[in-house]
Parts: sequence; structure tokens; C-alpha cells
Amino acid sequence: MGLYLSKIVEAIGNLSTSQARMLMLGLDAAGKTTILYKIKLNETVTTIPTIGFNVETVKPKKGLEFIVWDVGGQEKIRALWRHYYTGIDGLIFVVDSSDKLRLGEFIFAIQL
Ligand SMILES: Nc1nc2c(ncn2[C@@H]2O[C@H](COP(=O)(O)OP(=O)(O)OP(=O)(O)O)[C@@H](O)[C@H]2O)c(=O)[nH]1
Ligand SMILES: [Mg+2]
Repeated sequence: MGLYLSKIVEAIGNLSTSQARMLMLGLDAAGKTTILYKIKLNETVTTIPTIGFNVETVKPKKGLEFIVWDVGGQEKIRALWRHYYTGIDGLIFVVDSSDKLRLGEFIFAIQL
């Protein structure tokens, strides 16, 4: 997971803005909250399924600040994702590469 985090930070580090509002979406148990707190605290925390959202300000790189919205991915609450799009600067899709069977479910969910 660390390699992917570095790539995300590297890619987004080229943005001209120093602060960005980011929305993180993915299916339940994809690892969104784990990633958020790994960036924020540099720790792998024990998570519980997110009902609603977590929002944290993180500094993944010097001079760059993200306000990250991590929205719960359980099936019943995916219809709420679209309400979080307003005003965002970037979207992070979190996909568990070992969960290939549910990739179609995720593609369906982001079209809701
Ligand atoms: N998918 C995934 N999970 C991991 C990985 N490494 C650790 N995990 C564990 O898998 C679980 C993922 O849970 P969360 O981070 O809460 O997932 P989430 O995407 O926030 O789920 P919701 O809040 O239900 O939408 C945690 O127990 C993690 O510790 C990884 O590389 N991929
Ligand atoms: Mg979560």
C-alpha cells in the first residue's frame, strides 16, 4: 500500500494549489480509512466501518495540504456519495486489487 500512497502524493504534488479538498471513494473494506490515517498519523490504525464520513486535514508533502473526505462505502449508503462532489478539487478512488469480483460493483456505484 505504501508504494501506491507515494505515487498518489507524487502525482498530486504537481498541482499548482497548496491546499486541495479531496474526496475518497471506494467499496466497504477497500481500505479508505486505513489509508487516511496512515497518511495522517503514519500508523496502521484499527478501523471500524465508516457510517457517514471522516474528514481530516493531512500534509502528505511539504507545502501541500489536503482536506480529505473519507466517505463510508457500505452498499446502503453509496447513494449518498454524489452529495459530496460539490466543491472538490480531486477524487481518490480506492480499489482493493485483491477484490476483483467486486470491481464491477464499484463501477456501478460511482455512476449512482
Ligand atoms: N483493502 C485492503 N485492506 C487492508 C489493506 N491493508 C490492511 N487492510 C485492512 O482491511 C480493512 C480495511 O478497512 P477500512 O480501512 O476501514 O476500509 P474502508 O474502505 O474505510 O471501509 P468503509 O468505511 O466500510 O467504507 C482494515 O481492517 C485494514 O487494516 C490493504 O492493502 N487493502
Ligand atoms: Mg472507512
